[in-house]
Amino acid sequence: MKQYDHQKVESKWQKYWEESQMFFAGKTKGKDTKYVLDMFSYPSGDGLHTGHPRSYTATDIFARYYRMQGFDVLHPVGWDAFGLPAENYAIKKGIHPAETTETNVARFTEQLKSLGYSYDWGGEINTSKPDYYKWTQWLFKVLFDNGLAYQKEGYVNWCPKDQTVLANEQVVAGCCERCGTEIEQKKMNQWFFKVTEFADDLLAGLDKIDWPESTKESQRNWIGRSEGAEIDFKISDRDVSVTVFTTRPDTIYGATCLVLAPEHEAVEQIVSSDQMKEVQEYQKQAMAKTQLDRTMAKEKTGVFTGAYAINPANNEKVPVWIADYVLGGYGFGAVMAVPAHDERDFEFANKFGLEIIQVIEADELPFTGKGKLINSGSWNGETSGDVELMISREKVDWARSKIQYRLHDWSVARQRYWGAPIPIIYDEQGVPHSVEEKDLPVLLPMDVDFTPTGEPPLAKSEEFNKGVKDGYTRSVETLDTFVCSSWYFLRYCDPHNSKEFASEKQLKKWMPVDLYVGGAEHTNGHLLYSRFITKALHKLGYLDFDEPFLKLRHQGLILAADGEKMSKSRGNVVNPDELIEQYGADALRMYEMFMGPFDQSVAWDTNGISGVKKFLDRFYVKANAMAGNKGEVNEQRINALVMKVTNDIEGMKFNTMVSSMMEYLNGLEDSEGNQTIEVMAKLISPVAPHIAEEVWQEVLGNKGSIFDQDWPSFDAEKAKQDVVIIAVQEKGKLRGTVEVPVDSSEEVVLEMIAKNEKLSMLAKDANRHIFVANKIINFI
Ligand code: ANZ
Repeated sequence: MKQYDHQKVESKWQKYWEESQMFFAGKTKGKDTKYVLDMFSYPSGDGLHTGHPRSYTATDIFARYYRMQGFDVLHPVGWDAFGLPAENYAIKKGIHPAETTETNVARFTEQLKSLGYSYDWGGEINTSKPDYYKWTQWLFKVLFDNGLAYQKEGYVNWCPKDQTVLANEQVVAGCCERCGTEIEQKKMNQWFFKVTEFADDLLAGLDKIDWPESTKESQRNWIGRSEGAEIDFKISDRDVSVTVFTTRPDTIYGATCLVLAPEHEAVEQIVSSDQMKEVQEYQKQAMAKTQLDRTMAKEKTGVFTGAYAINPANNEKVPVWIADYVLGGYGFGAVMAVPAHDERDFEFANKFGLEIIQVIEADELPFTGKGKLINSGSWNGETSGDVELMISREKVDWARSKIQYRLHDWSVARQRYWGAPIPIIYDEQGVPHSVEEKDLPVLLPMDVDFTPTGEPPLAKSEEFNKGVKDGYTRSVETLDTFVCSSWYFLRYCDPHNSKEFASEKQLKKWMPVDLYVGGAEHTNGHLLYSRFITKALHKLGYLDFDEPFLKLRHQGLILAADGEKMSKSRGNVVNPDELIEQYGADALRMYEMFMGPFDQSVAWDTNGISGVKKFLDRFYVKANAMAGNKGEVNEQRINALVMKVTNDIEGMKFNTMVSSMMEYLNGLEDSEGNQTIEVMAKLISPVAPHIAEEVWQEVLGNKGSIFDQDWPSFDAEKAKQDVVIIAVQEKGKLRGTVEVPVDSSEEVVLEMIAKNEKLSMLAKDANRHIFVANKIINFI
């Protein structure tokens, strides 16, 4: 008996696929296209972990399946190669990030190839290479030239350990996403992309894409659209007015205090001299706190400014306080406090003895619902909704309807080294100008001292600052790596283009992406940024579509055998290289698809992979045994299998796809024709491509790759089981069964029963019966 030698077989076909370049996009036979995309890897020093093959196998299944259906498939590969970890590693070990990146990319490449993925290696991209980041810089330039990138003085998230600014999306629970250090707020002149300009488009677009509902909901919350009003409060005896955002303008008669965020710019102008010291002290304390501490604090704190404001609805004087529960970064950084109808304001008022005026009918305070207005001057008797209508129709002159978003503009500059330099030069007045397209890329010099000092490393590089027009200076900051990854799917369409980021023709051919698979942790970062960039380029006329990813799915995590997250420190990591060596790439791929529903987390089980390996070995033995058989084929079973596997791929039910193939093989008669092996090889080929190719070419003796074959078709009629067993009951008790053709009518079933010696009496004795087609007949 021939043994299946996975190591020899797998490397043979990997070489064959690579040399024939058969998975290069734009070369295959089909006319229609499919674009199947993985979230590209960050080439970390740890190499591939067992989680990677879960999503990468899923997309590979689709790429190969679509290809066999005659589509021209783009299934690209590349590297998200800039970023802090390489730079931090360089600082620790003294190895240049370019060097570590190269080593890691080589390792990842080898590992991905050893898994037999059908990537288009001819179109490989690397975001840290000048031919890529030239276009990242071009993107920045286009946004800047069109007013969608701008510089503004403001508070930004500062990581004191990594010595850089972070985007809101990179701050998790008040800490740096990368190193866990608590974030500080620092006032800086910063670059932003105007994501907020697209807030409504970003919301509306969610309705037309096939993404997990929870992911869409999370983006909706992140964008955080609130309808309400903005209201100006004049400060008494000062020439200052403060605007607040409120979702409850109907409660204005109950606004008994104006509360500003400690960092509100009006504080300086309004604070009275006797309150000055206390206010400054409080401001200092508040700025040392994280946003999270401020919102989660158990006790409200605050300080009176000594100033009063005029409530525009009733001209009453109300005190102006500062309190850190009011956030500087939301709305106008100021609220009209309505203690009777807002819980935070209620707590605040109780703690500091502020006036509480009820203005909505209710039994208990605080009452945060809507309802009938009281104590509200001419509004008494109105209801909340009517008031909002009055405001939206501009019937009052002190409020304007306003839509507020939680979403902020994206802060994109980093004060670090390993990234794409911002293509900006400053003139003598400090006014920024974008670098001309002909002067792109602005090259990142290699010889730079990148020890973090808080000052961008590029500031110290003579080489970098050379060659700028007289009187001009270069921006020495680099771009957030999420800028590099916010458009890479466009570059994949035309990776070697030296004239444009991608040609119109290639974009038209491939975009939008048909299937995108990757982790759910990217929901409010990468996935939102990519949608923004697409919408911006669409608006500027560079793209004729405005959503990048039509269908998105997330893979579930692979946990360690103990159900915990795999981590080096826990020592529970399984290494994919060893698994490939011992069980083979096909077994690893197939096992990861078989583990459980694709979108759910599952624990690793070594017995599971060895079970899959045994199945593959058995398939090989059976294929050899049956090769050349001319026997009959069980039409029903094979049609049912093709139908099941096809539908399971389409529905990403990979676990049942695998189990149905296992069941099929178990029930396969050796006497059947080898046509069943041929079909099985095709069905198994997306998930276990090596063994499929081996069986197709070597065992069955076919010429050419199995991946140039058509995907098997099925006849749903023939797939139906031709007979079914009907349970025959008497008053709900089973008395026997009859076998009838599928979908037989009541009459046919009764006829069969009449012919049955044991059961015919039941029918005669019963008054009536209940019949359920293909299932039961119950005599009562
Ligand atoms: C008065 C009021 C009365 C409010 C009432 C609520 C209930 P969302 O839904 O999240 O948009 N607010 C406004 N700016 C704020 C800031 N910078 N920091 C903290 N809170 C702020 O919430 C809008 C409400 O949050 C606004 O409506 C305001 O309080 C508060 F019975 O205004 B409200």
